[in-house]
Amino acid sequence: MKFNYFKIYVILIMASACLLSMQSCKPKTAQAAASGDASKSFVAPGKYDEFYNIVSGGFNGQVAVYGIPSGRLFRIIPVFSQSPESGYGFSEETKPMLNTSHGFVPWDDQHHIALSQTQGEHDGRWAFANGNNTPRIARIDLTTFRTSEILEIPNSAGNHASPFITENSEYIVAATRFSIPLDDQNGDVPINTYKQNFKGSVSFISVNPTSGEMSIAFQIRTPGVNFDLSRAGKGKSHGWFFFSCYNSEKANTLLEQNASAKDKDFVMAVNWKKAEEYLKAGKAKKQAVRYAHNTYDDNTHSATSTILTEVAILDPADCPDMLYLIPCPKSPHGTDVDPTGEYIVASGKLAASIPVFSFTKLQKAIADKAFDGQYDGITVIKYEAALHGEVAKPGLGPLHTEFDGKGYAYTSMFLSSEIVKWRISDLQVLDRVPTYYAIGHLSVPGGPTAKPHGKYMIAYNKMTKDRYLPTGPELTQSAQLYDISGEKMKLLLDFPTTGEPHYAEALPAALIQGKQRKIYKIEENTHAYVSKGEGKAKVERNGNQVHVWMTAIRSHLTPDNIEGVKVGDEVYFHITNLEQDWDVPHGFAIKGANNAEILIMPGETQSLKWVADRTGIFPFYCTDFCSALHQEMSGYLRVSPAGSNVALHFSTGTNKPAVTADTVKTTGSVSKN
Ligand code: RUQ
Ligand code: CUA
Repeated sequence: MKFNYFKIYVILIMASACLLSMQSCKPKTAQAAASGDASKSFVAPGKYDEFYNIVSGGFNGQVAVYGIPSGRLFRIIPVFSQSPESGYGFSEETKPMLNTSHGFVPWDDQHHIALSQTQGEHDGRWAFANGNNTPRIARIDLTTFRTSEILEIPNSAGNHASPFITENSEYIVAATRFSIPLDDQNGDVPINTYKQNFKGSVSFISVNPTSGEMSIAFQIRTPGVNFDLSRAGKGKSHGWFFFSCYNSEKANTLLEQNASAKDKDFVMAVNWKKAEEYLKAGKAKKQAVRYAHNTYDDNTHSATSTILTEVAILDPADCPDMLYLIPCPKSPHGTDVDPTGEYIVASGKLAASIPVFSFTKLQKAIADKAFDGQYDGITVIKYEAALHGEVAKPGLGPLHTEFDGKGYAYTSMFLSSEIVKWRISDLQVLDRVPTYYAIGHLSVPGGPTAKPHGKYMIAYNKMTKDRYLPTGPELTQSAQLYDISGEKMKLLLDFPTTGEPHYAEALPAALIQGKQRKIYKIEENTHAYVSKGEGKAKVERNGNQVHVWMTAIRSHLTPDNIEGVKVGDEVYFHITNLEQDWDVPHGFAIKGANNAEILIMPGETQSLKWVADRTGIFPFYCTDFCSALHQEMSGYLRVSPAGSNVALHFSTGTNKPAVTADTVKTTGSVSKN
């Protein structure tokens, strides 16, 4: 009996502990907030959304595009991961996009988006996206919604504090999450020599104002902390960049305890105009490194990968007044700059309050030398001297802050699963609204710019238990749309997302909707294997390589009968889509292909490699339902034994009998109609 009472007691304790932990994670007002106002997010059939929402894909390595306010998914843009849907990273032309100093890396972990800006506002030209794992930054062209460029970042491991952008897209930055021995040092050191051997770096990547092309202008060597997030100054603070960092303890094991020991970590303020002066004055040292720079050309429809071997490094020891550290409680995550550029909000995920720093006060503190010693040779500003004030009792686990341009700030609270609205001027908390659940990032259209649109806010949640029909062990990821036009925030809509969403930016549809590329002009196609017309279709052998110049137009492939391929041959199908109408892609797939299909846009050429591994007949076909006769858009490839005397031969519509090598070397025929 005694034992049973004990058992019940234990169960009761466990139940109440469970309840407590649930309450700390699920909002109490779930019932009240669970009714969305559908009319405000409803976009009638045939009508367009007001905003494009460009959303990070997290561990799927891609970027997704949704409409706001409807939450409709428009496109998944392949960026760092191969995509069997388009053939990105599978086709011969796009493989170089995923080249790195580590070789071909067909995956990454994509967290943050930065849209290009002119005078502090979105200009609708490019979206930048980071790859966390093998440090990279990608540039997406917003006229094609395709990845145009990928730049690898040397001296980095975990490109998390990236990409963030200055108000005229002068620079995007990349700061390393993991400090490591720098690339030109012997990295084969005991891990417990972290404090001596591990260093951080932040990269300033310049963006060509016309082409958008990225290049690393300089890197700054930093103490061996972990950088988390970043924002550029704007308006009065233009010329500065702010980075949050944690692990000022420089722990290298059990970070969950050892990197949380100190009360305060730092926000690192970088005077990048100063850094530019030092660079001009020749203060940078050249360092030998290896990193890939990959670009895609819209005329050759091909990517090129170049390995670069040098980077310019500024050492803070040689560059006084370039870096300052502002103490910040406690393991800060987001650091966000308000639309005026005056206030810098740092969210310490373990802190009980949100410190808001003032740029004016920071400048005064520097002028007055209101310093609090040094950390690794870098001047530390007195906390109070730079502080505008603290938002008291905002909630639990503050992560990120966005702004509406009307003087209000919105901070996501991971642990208490809510968004808190507060006023920047007096730091008063004005409203709080639950999220479902465990919000990470949040986004207001234009929120990180000087002119936010301040109408909607989107929450990107880490957990969605009980919001959607379950789908096995893994439940869908989720975003939520809120109306922030009034005093109180109102939940309007839940919508599932792909991958795990981190940051996102939204911009007015009008900025890019009219600029969409509809076709690639066939006369501008300079691909090495283009066939500009069916008469140009052909098949040629070069050793054990067979090249097929193939065309696609509704509703046939030319050639569609190919013979003379032998076991062991590498066959390259170079397909040119001859269409010149918007939204008429053709696809190509062949039985046994161990890579993917490819989708070829109007006027474009793409190539698929296929190895003949056995004799037989291999059908190929168009994978995109392009016309009423799409199912007829197909052909056959015959594979003969190695050493057989079947001659290379191709035809379309003529049905010529098979020939042998004795009679002809290479023949082809294409019917005239
Ligand atoms: S992070 S949930 Cu990878 Cu942007 Cu804050
Ligand atoms: Cu072309 Cu289906």
